[in-house]
Amino acid sequence: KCPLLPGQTLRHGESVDNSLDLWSRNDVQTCTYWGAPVMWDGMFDPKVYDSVHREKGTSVALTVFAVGRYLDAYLLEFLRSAEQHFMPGLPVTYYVFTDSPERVSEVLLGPNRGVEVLRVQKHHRWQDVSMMRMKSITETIDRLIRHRHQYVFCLDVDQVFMDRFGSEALGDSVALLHAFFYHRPKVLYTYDTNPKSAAYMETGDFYYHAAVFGGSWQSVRNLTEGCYRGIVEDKRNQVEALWQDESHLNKYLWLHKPSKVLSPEYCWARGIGYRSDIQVTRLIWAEKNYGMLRYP
Ligand code: 2GW
Ligand code: MN
Repeated sequence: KCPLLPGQTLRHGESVDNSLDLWSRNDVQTCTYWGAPVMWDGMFDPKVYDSVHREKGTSVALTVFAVGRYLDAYLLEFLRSAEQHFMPGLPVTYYVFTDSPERVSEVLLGPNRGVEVLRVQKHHRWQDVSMMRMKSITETIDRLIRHRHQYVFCLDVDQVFMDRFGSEALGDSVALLHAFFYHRPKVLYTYDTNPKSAAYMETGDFYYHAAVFGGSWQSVRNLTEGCYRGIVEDKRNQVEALWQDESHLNKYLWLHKPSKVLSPEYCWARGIGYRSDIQVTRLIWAEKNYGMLRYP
């Protein structure tokens, strides 16, 4: 269990989500300095989390974008695998954002699971496809999600669920450790380095991966709106952050600490190879052909 250090107090408005964690691990960092748990296999009993959330009637929204070629390349496998492993036993609605709703094929869904297909425009630049997600998510939380779900997760589509990604991942504000960086020294983190960008930062806590973030709809809305503001400010100043929305996400999460951090089990890249601390891979990056997908 993630203990607060003696004398440590949380800053105003910050809380952590560790009340249900039972065990620890001695080979990995299981707690941030502000008291948030870092979720690793072996720290929790899935049954405890599931029964608490079933009792509370927790319902989860998952947003995913499949614009242009990414629809045929990734969406079906993403949804099929999510039905096997994402929040098993809980009500889930997938909010699929695409430029061609008519091409979204049917997926066989479990009970209390649904798909809502929403039309978005296809931005000319891929950087805008990625960044404008922040705006669409904010709008959709306001219009639909806040009336239907307590929690929302926002994921890249180019990934496949391989194992449980369950209710232990729910919390007020949830961020993911980027698989490439969790073992690396901070000097190698790829934060934005241009002082003209709103995402500029010289130091931080971790390097978070924008492929997975989530939390209560209120917290996610604050995050997506905050990041979008930074993106708009950058456009006005004619700059673009090094890693687009991921840079803005890192800046936001440095200023607003997450209450729960997910280990790279929750988004692993096979190419990294064997790591003794990774005992389960819950979600993995799909194979990607950048040449074909980015420069058609
Ligand atoms: C994106 C880049 C190049 C060509 C196409 C696209 C593209 C992205 C697209 O044509 N259609 C589409 O729906 N997308 C959505 O944006 C899709 O959901 C995809 O997963 C997401 C992010 O793009 P992706 O996955 O190609 O970017 P990654 O894997 O290099 O992601 C990291 O960096 C991005 C910023 O550059 C984002 O922050 C992303 O969240 C990060 O994981
Ligand atoms: Mn991706």
